Amino acid sequence: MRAAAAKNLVRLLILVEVVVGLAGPGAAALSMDYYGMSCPFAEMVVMSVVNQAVMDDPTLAAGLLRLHFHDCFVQGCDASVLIDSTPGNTAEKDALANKSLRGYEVIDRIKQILEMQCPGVVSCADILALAARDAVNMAGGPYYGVPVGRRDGTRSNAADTIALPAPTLNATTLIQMFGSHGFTTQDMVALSGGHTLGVAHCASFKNRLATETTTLDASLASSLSSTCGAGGDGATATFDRTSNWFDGVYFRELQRRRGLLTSDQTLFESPETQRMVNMFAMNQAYFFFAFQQGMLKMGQLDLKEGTLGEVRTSCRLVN
Ligand code: HEM
Ligand SMILES: *[C@@H]1O[C@H](CO)[C@@H](O)[C@H](O)[C@H]1NC(C)=O
Ligand SMILES: CC(=O)N[C@H]1CO[C@H](CO)[C@@H](O)[C@@H]1O
Repeated sequence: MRAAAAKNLVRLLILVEVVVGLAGPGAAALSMDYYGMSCPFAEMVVMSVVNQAVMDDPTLAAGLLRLHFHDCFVQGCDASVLIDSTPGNTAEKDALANKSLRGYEVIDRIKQILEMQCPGVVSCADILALAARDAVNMAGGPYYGVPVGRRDGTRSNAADTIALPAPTLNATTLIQMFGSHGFTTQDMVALSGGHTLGVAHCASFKNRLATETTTLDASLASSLSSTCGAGGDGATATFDRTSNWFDGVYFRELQRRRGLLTSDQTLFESPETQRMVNMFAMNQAYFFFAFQQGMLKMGQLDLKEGTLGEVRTSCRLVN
């Protein structure tokens, strides 16, 4: 009698462990074949739309990568960055730090096709993660498997974008800020390498022109000064010479004091991170490896699990 009861207890405990282990809090909710049965062509749709969009406008690779970063750093990877403002709510995308985000129409196009193929199945947060991966790969960067199964959030508030790093931060503060999300210093430096793509506005880097003369290459300083003098805060400059190409040039520019933002150049100036800049500058394969590791971590920040969240029908609107 007792032995049987004990056996049942053991069975129950094993069952509880299995159930909790699979679905409980903290469990990895994502998997590679999450849509294998429910929407088998989801990844192919994302890839073909992204490839076409980036072929038509190569600068969109940068836009799509940055959307995923801003999504994940604010309230976790839950597509909150895609929600439109409403009369009663100013959404993340209308916060100052986000105003120059681009690529929303590409995500809309993907979502529209997927809603026809498998309605209500593929989350906008997963679309963002896959689109960022495909954009990087289209631009010549690494290709890595992206586990899926994220759920979309229902909150998007401009004030939450305070969680994004400011372009004036130094390496010590960046290490702390990324560290608080579970990133190593190497993850942070490699992820900053996302700036191998795209542009920044003068508003984001003009602080350097007057104050960082010793860590800013003189010829770059004069060309940036004339860009911003003529075009004001809305003028743009590329992060590196190959702004549509995902490569190690960003790090080699830092070595020549040709970083654009304070938060870029600080990675070479600080003894805590200079070694990694030099390594990535010398060995692009190692940069790609570290970048994809960082992206995998970033893509799993603060996920909504189980019954939390939803799968949005339109990425711009809460259901
Ligand atoms: C390390 C902290 C970071 C800071 C302080 C930062 C800041 C910025 C700023 C200020 C801009 C330019 C905005 C503008 O003036 O229009 C920018 C652009 C960009 N950021 Fe970051 N960023 C950081 C990390 C990242 C990460 C982790 C990624 C992705 C892995 C990323 C991807 C991009 C891309 C691709 C652009 C160019 C966007 C375009 O051309 O439309 N950034 N970032
Ligand atoms: C980095 O920035 C923080 C915050 O502004 C400041 O307290 C710290 O002294 C700075 N560190 C360096 C090495 O400049
Ligand atoms: C950090 C950042 O991207 N700032 C930009 C936000 O949008 C405003 C208005 O478009 C720009 O002036 C900022 O540079």
